[in-house]
Amino acid sequence: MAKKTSDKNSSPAQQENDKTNKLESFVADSTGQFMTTNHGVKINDDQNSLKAGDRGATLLEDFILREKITHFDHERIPERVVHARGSAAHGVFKVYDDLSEITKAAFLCDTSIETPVFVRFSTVAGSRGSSDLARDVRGFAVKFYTQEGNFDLVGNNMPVFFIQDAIKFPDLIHAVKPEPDNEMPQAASAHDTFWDFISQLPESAHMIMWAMSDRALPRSYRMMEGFGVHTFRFVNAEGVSNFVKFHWKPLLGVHSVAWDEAQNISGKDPDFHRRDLWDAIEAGAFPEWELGVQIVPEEDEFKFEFDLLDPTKLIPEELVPVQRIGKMTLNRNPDNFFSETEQVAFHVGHVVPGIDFTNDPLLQGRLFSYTDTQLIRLGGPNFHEIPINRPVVPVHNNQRDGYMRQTINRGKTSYGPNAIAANDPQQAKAQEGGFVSYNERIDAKKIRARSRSFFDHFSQARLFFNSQSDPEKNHITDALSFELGKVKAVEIRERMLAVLAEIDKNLAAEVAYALGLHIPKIPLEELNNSIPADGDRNEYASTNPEGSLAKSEALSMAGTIKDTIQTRKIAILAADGVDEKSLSKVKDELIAEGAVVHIIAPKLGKIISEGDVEVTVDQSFLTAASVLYDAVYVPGGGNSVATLEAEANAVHFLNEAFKHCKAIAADEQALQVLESTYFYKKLPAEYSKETVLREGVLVSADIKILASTFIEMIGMHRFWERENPRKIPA
Ligand code: HDE
Repeated sequence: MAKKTSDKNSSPAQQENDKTNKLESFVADSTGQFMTTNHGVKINDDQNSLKAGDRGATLLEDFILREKITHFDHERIPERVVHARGSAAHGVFKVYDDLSEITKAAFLCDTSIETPVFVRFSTVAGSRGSSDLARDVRGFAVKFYTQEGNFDLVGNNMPVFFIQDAIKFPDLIHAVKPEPDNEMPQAASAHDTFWDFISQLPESAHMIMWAMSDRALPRSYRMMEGFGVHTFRFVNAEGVSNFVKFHWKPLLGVHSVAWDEAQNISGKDPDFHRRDLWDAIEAGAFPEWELGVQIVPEEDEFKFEFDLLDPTKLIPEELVPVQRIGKMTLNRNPDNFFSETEQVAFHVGHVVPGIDFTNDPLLQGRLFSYTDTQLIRLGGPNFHEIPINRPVVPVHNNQRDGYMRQTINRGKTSYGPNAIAANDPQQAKAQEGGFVSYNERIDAKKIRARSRSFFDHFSQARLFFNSQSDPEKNHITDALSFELGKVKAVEIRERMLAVLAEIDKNLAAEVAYALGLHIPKIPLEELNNSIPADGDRNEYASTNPEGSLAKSEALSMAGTIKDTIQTRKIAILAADGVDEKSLSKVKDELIAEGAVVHIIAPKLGKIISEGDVEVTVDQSFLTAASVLYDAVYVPGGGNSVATLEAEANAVHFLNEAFKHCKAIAADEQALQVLESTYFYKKLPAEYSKETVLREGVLVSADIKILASTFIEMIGMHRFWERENPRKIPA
């Protein structure tokens, strides 16, 4: 149903540049077609191989069998060395205002242009078949098919990175991937090699705080922020450059699941994020993000306490506000996972005129890596000809040949200068749209070292931790206790405790308690192996004081958007004898607000209500689980209530939903179902809207009030505050 949405109402010129239209000529639809071989011959029988008689051997002559099996044998390509597990969608981007004052990138200067995009979200460490819910960074890679060529914004859902120099990337990835002797654990950082490496890499301190936070457990790809991480440049037509940091702000807010929940989802539905993205788009609930930019004028380059070129630092939004410059809407699922999601090739070096690089040493290394990796993964230098990777504008150059070349270049010349073809294809001047690199002055000695301005590793780690709400802080403590608890070598755990003590003494003490260890006294010089021999690491910070914030609200998810229940999944627990009105009224209100509602019963098929109305069941307790839902409602109806009260799976469903801090509502007639849970008796006795909105549990006889309060509760996402004081076994 969501096919070709990007075509709607677009002008012929727009359609010409529409990636969906461009892909159309490559689409194969077998509806009503005869089956053929790859050389186009109609096949009469592709289910029986050609044999010498009924019971005879298969003949080598059988080109149909040979072709089918050979193609199958070669179906797999290497998975991405990182970000192997991912899913993607098509969409469009539109800028709000003409930004030509700061960038000449055409797609950011014309509010009438709708730029097609293809976006791939991913985890980093796991293999292609691993769970979506691993504790991990998420990739957020956007390919803009602009009218000046492709611009790839290859970012993550966290604004900083583990390392400051690309040369360490293979070490980082070798450390986090499953250990080489036994290939364990899959898609997890909770093991010795990762923490061995990290505990000796103090520059990772800030990123580790992010990776141990709930940001590593998104509720949905649709509810994640995205970040370009590095500082880039915007350059305008006059050649004036400003530094820019890119952000994606999800219109559904930034939300996460609980770690225990994540682990359960990994078993119940390892495709949870993939399915969520797919289902939302199929249902027409198109995910949206605003593109944000933080702009720093060239003359302010040295104004901050940190170095803009250091990818382990962010610019606090309180210092440089994020300006929202446009909106991206994902409106079409891919037709074919392999051809599109798997074969898409992003490259941080794909920029268009008006967008340029800085000397961030991580970015510089990435500029090499992305083409290199596609050469092996996609099998040769012509991967730009794969339909999903083709720009919407024509490609003309003197590159030729190579495996799987598809372009049939006419003419004699494949070199320049040439007189034979009057120097075609021509080079474009800047005024003609030619890409001209920013004229940055560089006057330097060749060195293999890091700038002193990169040596403060703990201030922003501390800023991040201090900016979290109490529940968020608790989750970081628990995550570190879990991860280090899985580490076998005590010396690694201890070294990491010493690093944590540099960030926050309390945090280190709590993790040390969970590990049954003391925080060792390791001198900072020994922990921070990047400090120069003279120990002077603060020179830069002390002369560049801006940026010393105690707290940055924007770093916490606590204040995120909490006023929508769009696409939230709500479970209604019911059985025969349910009060159909109590069920339908709440269900209808939830659906009207854009939620997805499933009726879950002891068995599939239909249930018969108190008044003999048939109600279709969506899931049974066998196929559903509370971890796959955001909230639960229990309607009234004597028999239904009695069945649910006695149904262990229903009671477990509620207990688990409570444990994971979700909104729970019940018709007063169904109170006894709640009374059979662990949590109900732990709730405060006094009853008011305030307690309901604090505890996230609501029982009411007034279905109208119940529905509206329940909607408010679901919008709040989770009731993290109740987590610690009301621990329950579930
Ligand atoms: Fe990547 N990264 N990366 N990376 N990266 C890849 O390219 C690399 C880094 C990111 O959905 C690879 O096509 C190096 C930062 C995303 O297809 C590879 C360094 C950020 C994706 C590669 C980094 C990213 C990749 C593997 C350190 C956030 C998935 C397959 C210098 C800003 C794109 C591929 C997709 C993929 C190299 C660090 C984001 C090997 C050398 C920092 C979202 O080329």
